[in-house]
Amino acid sequence: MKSMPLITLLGIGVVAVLAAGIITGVRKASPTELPQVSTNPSTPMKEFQKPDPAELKKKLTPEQFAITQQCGTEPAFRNAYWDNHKPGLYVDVVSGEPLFSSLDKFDSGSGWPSFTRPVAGTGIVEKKDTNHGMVRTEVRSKQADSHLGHVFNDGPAPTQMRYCINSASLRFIPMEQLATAGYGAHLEPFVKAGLIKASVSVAAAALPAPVVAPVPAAATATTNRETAILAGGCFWGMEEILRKIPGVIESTVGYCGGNVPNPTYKQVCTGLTGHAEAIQIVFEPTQLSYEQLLGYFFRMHDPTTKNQQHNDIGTQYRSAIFYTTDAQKQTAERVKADVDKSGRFKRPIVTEISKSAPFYSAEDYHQKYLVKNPGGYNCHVLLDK
Ligand code: MHO
Repeated sequence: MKSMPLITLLGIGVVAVLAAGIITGVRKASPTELPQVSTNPSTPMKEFQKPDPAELKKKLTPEQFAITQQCGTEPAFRNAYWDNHKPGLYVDVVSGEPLFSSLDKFDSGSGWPSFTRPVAGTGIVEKKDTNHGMVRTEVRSKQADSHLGHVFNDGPAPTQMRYCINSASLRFIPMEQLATAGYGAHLEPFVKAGLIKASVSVAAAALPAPVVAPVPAAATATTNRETAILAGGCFWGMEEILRKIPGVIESTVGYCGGNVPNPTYKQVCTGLTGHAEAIQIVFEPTQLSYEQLLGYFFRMHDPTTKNQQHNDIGTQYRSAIFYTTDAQKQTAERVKADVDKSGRFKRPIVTEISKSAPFYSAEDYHQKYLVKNPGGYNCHVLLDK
């Protein structure tokens, strides 16, 4: 298990500090640096004893009981986490044992939370399931023996697996609460992914809360994942096209490039905040290059109308590429120039190319809006090449 050295390190660190009686100041660390200590890295399920069914019935909701104890299935799209985009850890609702990470979550379109793999170190159990006239692979948690869902081999990279899980069998621990909730040992991958800044001193073990801060723009390129932020008018229709492109792992609609922190939709609608309605796209660069993604981008909106996309007028509807790396900047400039030269559009391309600014997720009802509201307002189509 990856986290073991961290725990060991912590133990040594804490002992050293206590022995010396020194309280040091909080040390600033870069986002990619590992936390040297977390507040409470103990894994709470070690001594887990499964309560008897009568006790479980009292502790769980009827739905949680039916799903985890009687192999039930909750309805697609009507469950807590199918569209949860927040970073954090999913643990067993009965035992609290860690099961899945948001870092492995992807939009499967199935209406259930879907992951490419269980979180490192978990002992998920797979069983053949021949119920309902199908042969499937059931997945169960190890400690609590909860029914979680099924695993299929039609998932995306890097594993090609799709763990299709019932939200009711899970409890979500947001990244910022991992340490205080006793899951400090699971912070490391989030730090490595650049999603939190670790700023922890050895003395922080005595503090009630971890010193971590979310990184507002997920402008990170990790080994298998790259992030792009694109704007091309109303984000409902843009997301509906973008999320289906092969190689796109996750999409989130939000606001980018303005000057008001944490804006609301209502504020952005005034056109006065400077934000563009944008989509943050996490993609698998070996399957879909940034250049290819931009190729799609220039086929799904009109990049020649300044501060306007069809009926929608205002700076919030401008065409913009918010690059997250220098390589993206160069690619964006080249692709924009190529499209301009190609004569595909009769007017010049006015797409803004700017350095990525904080990306603020839009309100939940805007996420996958056209999935939630089929036939809703849409002014985007993907044109042929
Ligand atoms: N014309 C549409 C735009 C929606 S988009 C999320 C509307 O006002 O509903 O800005």
